[in-house]
Amino acid sequence: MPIYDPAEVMPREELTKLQSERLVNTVKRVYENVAPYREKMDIAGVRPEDIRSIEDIVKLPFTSKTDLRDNYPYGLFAVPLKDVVRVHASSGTTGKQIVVGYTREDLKLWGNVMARTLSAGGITSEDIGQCSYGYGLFTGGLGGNIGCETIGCVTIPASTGNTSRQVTILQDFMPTFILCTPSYALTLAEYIEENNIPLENLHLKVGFFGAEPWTEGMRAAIERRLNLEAYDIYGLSEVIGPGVGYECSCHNGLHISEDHFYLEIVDPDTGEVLPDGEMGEVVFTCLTKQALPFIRYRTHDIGAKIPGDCPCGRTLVRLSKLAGRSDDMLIIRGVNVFPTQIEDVLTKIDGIAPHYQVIVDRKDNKDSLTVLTELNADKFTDEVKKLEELHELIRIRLESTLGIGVRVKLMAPKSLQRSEGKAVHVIDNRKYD
Ligand code: DLL
Repeated sequence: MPIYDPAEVMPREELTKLQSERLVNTVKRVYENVAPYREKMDIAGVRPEDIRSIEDIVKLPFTSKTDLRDNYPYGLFAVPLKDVVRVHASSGTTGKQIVVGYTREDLKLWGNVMARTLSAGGITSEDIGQCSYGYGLFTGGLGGNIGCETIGCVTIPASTGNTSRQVTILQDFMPTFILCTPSYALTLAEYIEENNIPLENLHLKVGFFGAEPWTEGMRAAIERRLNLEAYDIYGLSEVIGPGVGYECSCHNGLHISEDHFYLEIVDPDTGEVLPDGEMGEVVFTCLTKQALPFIRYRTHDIGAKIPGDCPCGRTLVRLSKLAGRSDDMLIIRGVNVFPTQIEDVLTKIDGIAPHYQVIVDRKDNKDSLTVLTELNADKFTDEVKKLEELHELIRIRLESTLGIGVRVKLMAPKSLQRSEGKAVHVIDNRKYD
């Protein structure tokens, strides 16, 4: 696959030099222009002159969502508002929404990293792209859009919802690729199957799926049911939006555009930087952003740097497929459980649709985990024995993977709620004081 930007294959030494220069400039700029950063650095006893190369990054204090909330809406911007041309916002699961800003240069950068993403999946100006991420304050829609326009392909800004209309567009406008959440890709596949639309009516070659954690099992299901090659795409509003990390055709980790976004993996408890290959919290520093250059931003996402070179020739570091967010991790009777572990088990069992819901309850101080999973329409049967066997198989596999007791409920086909954007898989009914 073609390389969109020479930075993707830059020799490591050169890249480190570039990162060092950029970090020195950014720290200086942030110290001078953003009062809350200056205070944080002063408290930590670090001066801009102490930062001479990328290795010095560990001297800098971390930032987090709390810093954004405390300085809501524009308090962390490093440029005057007259230079900001766009804002986006993300609500997250708790608290006030956070606001992020872009200068004209930042939008150009976003277009560049999104074009790298699409290009790594083989997209050129000859293609037609349907962007079915939500348009609006969420970065998915306009992020996908800017990537398509930068590549110069035809852009279809479909946004989310109205699945029947989306499927009409898929057939009539002949998009060769789609961008949407993996859970919405399944919703589209289901609609296509229910309406007996032959896959030959579609022209999709590839899809770029992200904005939520998803597993290899989910990838296999989407690829089969939509007859395309599925690429993972990663990003977060605080860093820029989609395009922070992207897969190449080797499908072995997300290449991080680390000439712009420096990646560290740290121990979530101590903040110590972890060696390559070890799972920990993903931390990013924006090396070139103008409006909102976050320094050592703790994402709460859990992943690892993949050691070694990628056969695709890109020298950019690879981040493993994400296990989820530390705040999505459930602690059940002392055991850590990620919803992706459950998805991984379910997607490997024949007869089960990849739709599921996880319910956690607490009674008499004891936690219990219930997993609702749907039967495939073609496997739906009245035969009690067959259903019991399937139920047992799911329970045993889940319990041996998670290491705790699990209650399984087999649900009728299409009974669980479908998603248009980010799927909500977990309902935690435990009361926290
Ligand atoms: O979800 C940006 C995005 C849009 C990425 C479209 C990819 C495609 P936020 O709403 O700020 O931004 O949410 C960011 O979503 O910290 C992760 O927890 C999660 N996330 C995003 N992409 C992936 C992925 C967008 N590929 C948060 N795998 C991040 C796992 C992902 N989690």
